[in-house]
Amino acid sequence: MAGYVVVGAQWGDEGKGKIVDVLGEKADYVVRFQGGNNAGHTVVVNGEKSILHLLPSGVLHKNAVCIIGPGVVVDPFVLLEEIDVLEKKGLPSSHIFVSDRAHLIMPYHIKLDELQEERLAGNKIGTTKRGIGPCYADKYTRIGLRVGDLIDFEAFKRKLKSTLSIKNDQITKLYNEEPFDYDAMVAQFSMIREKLMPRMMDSLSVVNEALDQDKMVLFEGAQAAMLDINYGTYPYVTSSSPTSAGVCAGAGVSPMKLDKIIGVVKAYSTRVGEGPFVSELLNEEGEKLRAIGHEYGATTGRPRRCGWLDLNVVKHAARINGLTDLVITKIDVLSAFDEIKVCVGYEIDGQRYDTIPASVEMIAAAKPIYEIFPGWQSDITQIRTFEELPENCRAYLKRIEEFTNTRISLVSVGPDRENNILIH
Ligand code: 2SA
Ligand code: GDP
Ligand code: MG
Repeated sequence: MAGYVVVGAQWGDEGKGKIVDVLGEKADYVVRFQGGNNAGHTVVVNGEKSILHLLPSGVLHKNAVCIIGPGVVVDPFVLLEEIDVLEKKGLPSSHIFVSDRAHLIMPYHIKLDELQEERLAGNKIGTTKRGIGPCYADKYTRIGLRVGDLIDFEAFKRKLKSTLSIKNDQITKLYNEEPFDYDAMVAQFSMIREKLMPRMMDSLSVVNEALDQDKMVLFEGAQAAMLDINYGTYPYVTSSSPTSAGVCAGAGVSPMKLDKIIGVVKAYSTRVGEGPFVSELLNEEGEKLRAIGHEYGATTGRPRRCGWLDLNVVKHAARINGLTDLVITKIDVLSAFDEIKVCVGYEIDGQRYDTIPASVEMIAAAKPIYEIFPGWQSDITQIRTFEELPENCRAYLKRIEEFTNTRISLVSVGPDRENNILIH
């Protein structure tokens, strides 16, 4: 049995896509279990960059079966477009499947995401406007439509009619906007149905049987711990659980089947969207991190907010996920700094906190408590063993392990598949 989980340990964009691609070489299955096309996972192979939104990052390895699992919300237009792009590059797509239990992001979800953000104005979440929140909301109020609903198209049409009348009421009466046309939507989804049917799968049986047969199944998280609906900086979070618990709920596997839970940690911090960020750098150092790290949203192109590594956050992620391993990425970006700070706790109203408070106002009021490390100021992108890393870089990594009480099993020193230091 080999269930491997890769999750983000900060606010997303830690480099999960790259790590899933690296581990994907040996994987038999790569499974997405939450989120949707709000994700932007970058994979670089021989200098060529691919950004994946819905497709699992193992998709470039044709031997791995890639599954969009039950807990994912699927925009079918985006899925078909991504498959199309892959095929136009001459890459195979016959190994891509979607769970019949996954929910469909409908055009009205995207519209409602935009309208709610506009209405919230100064209190907006800073969503990716991909319809994620409204789709999960319908799922939980039980008026959602699932991929498998497309099989019996007459039943799909009945369900759509009923849900669309509620959605159109919101759109017209609450927001004063034009309603969506039922017949036009039926025609669109009739086309979607034709293209999606061959890729529909009962992933529950497939994934559990694979685990029972000792196949390697890689569960790919999107977003990250601090964006978790329960344990992130609510309400500035996404609408799913991007944690190991989310794997169980979103892929339908027992926690007993998860062997390794790998938390991906960027060597500094970034966040896109609104919400508190204790170690944020609103100065030249933050701009330097953004410029050298190319910190722009992989889905929306938004500039990412940048700051020093926050180990209080990583410790929180280690706890809620039960991390067995850490992967540290983008440490090469820190080569440009002569002094590096790491946040090891918060000071709120004169009191020290070693945990993440539930109150978003308290986190917003927190001052970072820093430890300062000397930099190493040398190019480390070609280094392939831990021992060859500069001493100051090793000390930085050792402190992360010590603070989080979790071993580092891989250090990424560049965006390409090849830029890795494997630690046994
Ligand atoms: P949503 O759209 O409802 O999930 O937004 C809610 C919050 O979750 C954040 N979020 C993300 N944060 C980092 N990266 C994400 N993916 C893209 C990327 C983001 C982009 O890889 O760069 O391109 O802007 C992602 N997806 C959701 C979001 O910013 C909100 O704070
Ligand atoms: P994800 O959402 O967690 O998959 O991360 P993104 O793909 O959104 O953002 C990570 C960015 O950092 C991408 O542009 C990657 O190509 C890049 N990247 C990943 N690992 C490294 C690394 O070790 N060093 C550098 N310089 N870039 C990296
Ligand atoms: Mg990303």
